[in-house]
Amino acid sequence: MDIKLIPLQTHGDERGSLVALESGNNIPFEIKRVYYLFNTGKGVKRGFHAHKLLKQVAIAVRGSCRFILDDGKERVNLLLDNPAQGLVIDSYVWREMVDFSEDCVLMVLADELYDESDYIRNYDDFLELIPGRA
Ligand code: T46
Repeated sequence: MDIKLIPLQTHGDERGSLVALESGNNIPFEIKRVYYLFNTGKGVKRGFHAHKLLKQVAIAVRGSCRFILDDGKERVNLLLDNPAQGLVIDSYVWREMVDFSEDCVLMVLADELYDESDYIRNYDDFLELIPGRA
């Protein structure tokens, strides 16, 4: 499975670090929504769904968490722990998020507004709905 990690240029000086996110520049879509996850308790697992259309970029702006991404053929397990790295999550990719560090702040940029009808929350349905699946 092709995992796309975007290196985000860090502007650093003696005052600290700054990362800029720009639609169509380092973020490969027009950003319509931003949300972030924080205060995630120990042992919590989130996600467990795919999207039909939504494309997103996830950035662990603080701390770390582990993503399990599954395209129906392959599962990839990836630690997100770098605020200068964006993980692209395309449509029809099942995602699970686990192992949140206590201080984790996971920011997600999305190319659409929130729409519950875009979620596939059942894994068997996800396998059935993958486009081009024989
Ligand atoms: C995803 C992963 C990475 C809203 O009202 N607006 C929003 O924009 C979002 C994202 C969620 N919500 C509500 C819906 C639920 O009542 O917030 C609640 C928690 O959402 P959910 O259980 O879907 O959260 P996660 O962490 O399982 O998944 C989220 C995103 O929903 C999802 O698109 O890819 O983070």
